Amino acid sequence: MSKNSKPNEPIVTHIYTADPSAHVFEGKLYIYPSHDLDHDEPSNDNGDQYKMEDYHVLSMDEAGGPVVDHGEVLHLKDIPWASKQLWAPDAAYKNNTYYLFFPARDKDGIFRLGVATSDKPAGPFKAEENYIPGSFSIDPAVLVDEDEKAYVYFGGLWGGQLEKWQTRTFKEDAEGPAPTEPALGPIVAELSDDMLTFKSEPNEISIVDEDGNPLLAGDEDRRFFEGPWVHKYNGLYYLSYSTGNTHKIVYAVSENPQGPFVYKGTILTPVIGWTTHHSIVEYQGKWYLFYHDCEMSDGVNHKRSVKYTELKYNEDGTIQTIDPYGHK
Ligand code: FUB
Repeated sequence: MSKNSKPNEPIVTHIYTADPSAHVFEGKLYIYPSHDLDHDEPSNDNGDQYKMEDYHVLSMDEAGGPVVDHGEVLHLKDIPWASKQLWAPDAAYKNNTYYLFFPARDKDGIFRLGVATSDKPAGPFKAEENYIPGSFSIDPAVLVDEDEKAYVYFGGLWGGQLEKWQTRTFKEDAEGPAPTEPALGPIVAELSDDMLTFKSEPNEISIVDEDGNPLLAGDEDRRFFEGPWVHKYNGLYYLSYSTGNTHKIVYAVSENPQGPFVYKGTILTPVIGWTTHHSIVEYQGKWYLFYHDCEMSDGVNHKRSVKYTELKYNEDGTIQTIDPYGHK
């Protein structure tokens, strides 16, 4: 167990952690992060530097309380279909079961989404034999809605291979749209009742500006890059995501879980390090943003640390922009 956690500081320091997905399960705050490792892989736009091999689960009884590391809950060697790179995971609860959703490269080097299950939020998790049929790209985030329908949101450009799936078959050489064309959106699919397959064909989400025009691929300050997350606030669906090479977490809002979403603004300004990735959760009457940065490793991109801070809404439902270093 770590010492008391503090806002805007690494919640654990004994391992590097990233891509936090936070949820309230059984009255506690559980965090499902990636587990960054030290190694000599080259650093490039393909993301070879993110060579993760297992997942740990973290939890805390209260924001600001000590953090428990529940240890390794799933390892690459126990995922029959996967070859490498356990990237950003998420967790969900339904059917008296906890589900860990995660991306990894299959034996052909193509990113797919997998599922593993447990009867406890802290695992250990047992992986399904195969990846979710029809799944592709990275960064799954699952919303179990109030009507019990479950949706998985996913996708990521560049190393996350989303550009290669525009025809819904894998095209190794496919490139993204031209700067003046609509940007690629994240993908949504409704999950089957047992949470192990897609109930519907994956659909691209449209993100539009206040005038209803799709965000363009050249609009790199606002367009989707990776790390989608959807939460509900006052009956509306908030889709937030990373803008990748402009290093922001931004958000868009819709009345429908499958969009279209209207772009609203920036949640988190750039952190130290190339990637930025987050989740949003309500716990004990407050809202929190979980995110990561590379401050603890002095800026080494593949040695990241999960942090959290309080997130506040304005009266009109917009989110107040957070400067991760504004308190210093
Ligand atoms: O951690 C590996 C990748 O980096 C994630 O899947 C992306 O969201 C980015 O954080």
